[in-house]
Amino acid sequence: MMKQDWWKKKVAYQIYPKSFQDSNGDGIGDLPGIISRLDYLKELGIDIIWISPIYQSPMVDQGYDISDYQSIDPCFGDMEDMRHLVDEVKKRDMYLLMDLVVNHCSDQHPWFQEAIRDPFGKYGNYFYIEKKSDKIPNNWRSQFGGSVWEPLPGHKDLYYLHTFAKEQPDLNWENPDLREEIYRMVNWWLDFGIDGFRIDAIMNIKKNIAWDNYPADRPDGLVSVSKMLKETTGIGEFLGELKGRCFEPHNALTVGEVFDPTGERTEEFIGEEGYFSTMFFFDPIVPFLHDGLETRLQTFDVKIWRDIIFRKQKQGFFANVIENHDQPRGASLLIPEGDYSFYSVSALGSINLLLRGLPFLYQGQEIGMTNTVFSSLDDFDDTAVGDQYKEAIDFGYTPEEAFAFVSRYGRDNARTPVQWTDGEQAGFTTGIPWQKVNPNYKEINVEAQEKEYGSILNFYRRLIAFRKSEQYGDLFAYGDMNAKYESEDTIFAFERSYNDQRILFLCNYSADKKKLELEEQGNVIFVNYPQTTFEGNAICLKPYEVVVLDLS
Ligand code: ISL
Ligand code: CA
Repeated sequence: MMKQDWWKKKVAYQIYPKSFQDSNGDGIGDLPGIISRLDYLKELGIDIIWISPIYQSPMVDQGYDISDYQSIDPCFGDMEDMRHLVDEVKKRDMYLLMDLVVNHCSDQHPWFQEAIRDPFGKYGNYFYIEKKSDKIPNNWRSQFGGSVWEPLPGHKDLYYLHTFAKEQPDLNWENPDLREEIYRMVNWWLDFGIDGFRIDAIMNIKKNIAWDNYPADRPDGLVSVSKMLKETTGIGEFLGELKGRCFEPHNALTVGEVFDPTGERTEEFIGEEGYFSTMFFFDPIVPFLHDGLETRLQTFDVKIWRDIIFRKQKQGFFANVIENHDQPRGASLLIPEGDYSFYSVSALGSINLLLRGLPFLYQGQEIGMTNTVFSSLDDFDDTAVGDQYKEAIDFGYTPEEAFAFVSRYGRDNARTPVQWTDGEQAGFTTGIPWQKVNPNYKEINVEAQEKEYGSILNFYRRLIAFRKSEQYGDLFAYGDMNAKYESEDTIFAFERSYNDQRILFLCNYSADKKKLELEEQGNVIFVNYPQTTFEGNAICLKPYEVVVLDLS
């Protein structure tokens, strides 16, 4: 029987703070803005809020480059606002997770500034600083393009390592002093009153410090640093220590950003004795992104997507996502073009919420926000887009194709302001938003959906209430999951069972009608269409229809 941790019955929501709600007209979302929307989130049924980084930062990578871990960036507010936020969240019986970014910091962090001043002193050893040699710089390509090695300012013969942007120097986890510093900081925040962390890019902390080259994978002669990360072992020592020193004593809820397509690490990472409470289940969105460019432009295939999900459902209790701040909008990635509608969006939401695992919504998902439109490369703000474009060109795409590619997959798609109203700047700010509002805000916005009984927003409220209901809450949280009707290519169906309770989730994930002979009959307990049609032992499913039957 699965362990019944408190958080397994909850629903989580990711806030990307710069784009959530501005309160002072500077065009940047902030903590008072978040506080003003807590009632909205509570009413939606959200229990756990994860906020992407709000620490002091030069914002080269939108806050994932931290220059002071123990202060709030002025664009978001100050420590008093943070205190207020924590209190207001608790008051509503909700929980708060911060983003723990400890693979790297900012080049503006005093540690790095000190390392520049004295590369061989205490702080030099907080980073990976190496002498130029026949090995250094090696041929690893950073996640955002170019060499992972950058000359240390003012030192001709020294290089430092960065697996992301050059303004994000990697922290040297091999150094026990650095680890102590991190643990102190993590415990400080947990003592402050937050409930846990989403843990950023954590697979990057263990490097092959022999600095070996790997075969090049692009015309630039470099190889993605993820190749090295995949082949390097020993990360468990760091993660076990982090858990023991920080997470365990505070009983913190931790969600790892772990990429593990083979599933080999599930037990070690999130089993009974795992390093984290849970980790994101990225496979359903990332294979479309990380399997090489050819597969990225393939049209969406429900069977491939469904089978990827089913393969891992049994292995662990993952954090289920259809989108986040690094990926396209789920409604644009996982719904074929032209099929976007209330029905398809509600079907996708139902799958996200009713599978086994801890569901995370990403801000705006609950109103069906979509990818935005870009007119030129200048429209992008994200530091990652330059290399995404270059990779597409290297691959042989024309400039037009490469632009279409980054427009579809660019991270800025998810970073447009939340569409609250159909008024000026979608009600996000009274000023000029740091990112352009998606032009579809007149049709897609919270205010309009509040008023409309049959809106996506009201569907999500009903869906979350169903997932957490007195009657079915335990079943969805702790129940088993078994795939059903797998030979039907467009049917996404599974059974959930707990003690003597059993339900069947049925979804016709397609724009065509589908008649399905049922092995068993049951009572209809949840739908996304006003009417359900049976014919003898068969159910006649309309496009993107969801029906949940109680079989017990
Ligand atoms: O963004 C990606 C693909 O579009 C990923 O490869 C991403 O770089 C990876 O998931 C790590 O992401 C995390 O750390 C990055 C930060 O830019 C991302 O926003 C964050 O989610 C560096 O801190
Ligand atoms: Ca603001």
